[in-house]
Amino acid sequence: MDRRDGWVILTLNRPDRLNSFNAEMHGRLAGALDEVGADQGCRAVLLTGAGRGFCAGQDLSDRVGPADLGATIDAFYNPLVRRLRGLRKPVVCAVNGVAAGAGANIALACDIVLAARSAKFIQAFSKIGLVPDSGGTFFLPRLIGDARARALAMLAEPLTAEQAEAWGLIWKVLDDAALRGEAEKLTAHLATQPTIGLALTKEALNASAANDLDAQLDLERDLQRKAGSTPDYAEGVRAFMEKRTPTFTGRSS
Ligand code: T3D
Repeated sequence: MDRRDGWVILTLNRPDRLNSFNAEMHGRLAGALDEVGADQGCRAVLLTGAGRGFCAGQDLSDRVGPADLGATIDAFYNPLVRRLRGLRKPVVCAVNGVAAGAGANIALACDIVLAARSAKFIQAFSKIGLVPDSGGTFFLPRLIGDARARALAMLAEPLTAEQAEAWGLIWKVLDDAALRGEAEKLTAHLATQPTIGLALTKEALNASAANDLDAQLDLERDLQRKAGSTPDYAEGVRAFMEKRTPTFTGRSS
């Protein structure tokens, strides 16, 4: 974990295997996310990969013999997606190279996804007889529609970063040389914003897929009540009235 001023960089770091996941890397990432979640001073997270790839999903060299994949998903991948979505601070993902299998869907579980122009997103699962996991069958149809989701999932064709941006799968594609700097700038900016308001926004968006309009309107009311009681809201209004830049603390009192 690379600590910066109010935010951190988490780097998937097994570059000789394109940062594919083994149990140890899962454990380290889970530990880092828990630490970040408990640290009030950390107000944003940047997730990226070391070397030429972002993440190639499960390390298949650990899967040569029989394995209960339901158990490994229960133990590792589902908790990771839940940690990312449940973290009460924004998570930026800088997809620095290929994102395949669970690696692609873990990127999509982050809040704001940037990608290097050379990066590719591959739902590699069907090539080895598996089902898209780590939320792939949830995120894909919602982000890009059923037709594109089905073709990507069944064909496992690489999707370029530019196409991913054009389809609305990710926020932005950037030139390779610019990705890291822009991702750091964005994360540093988010770390100065009203952290509780952003956490409540994340909660509302996370819930929206399962709610009807009435339920979502009620949820927005409840979350807005909480947001409206934060010092950052008071500061935001004061700063607006005084025509100055607000100074947000991200604190509840
Ligand atoms: O198992 C469970 O618990 C259930 C959960 C499953 C989740 C999943 O993610 S299943 C899907 C697993 N991932 C894949 O199927 C992707 C496999 N990798 C690839 O298809 C390709 O490597 C890429 C398209 C990602 C990149 O291709 P390319 O040509 O840029 O690189 P490469 O030469 O294939 O890979 C570079 C090295 O990384 C290579 O090792 P070497 O030959 O230099 O020693 C390659 O074997 C290794 N590597 C890449 N991906 C994986 C991997 N090693 C182990 N596991 C990998 N997933």
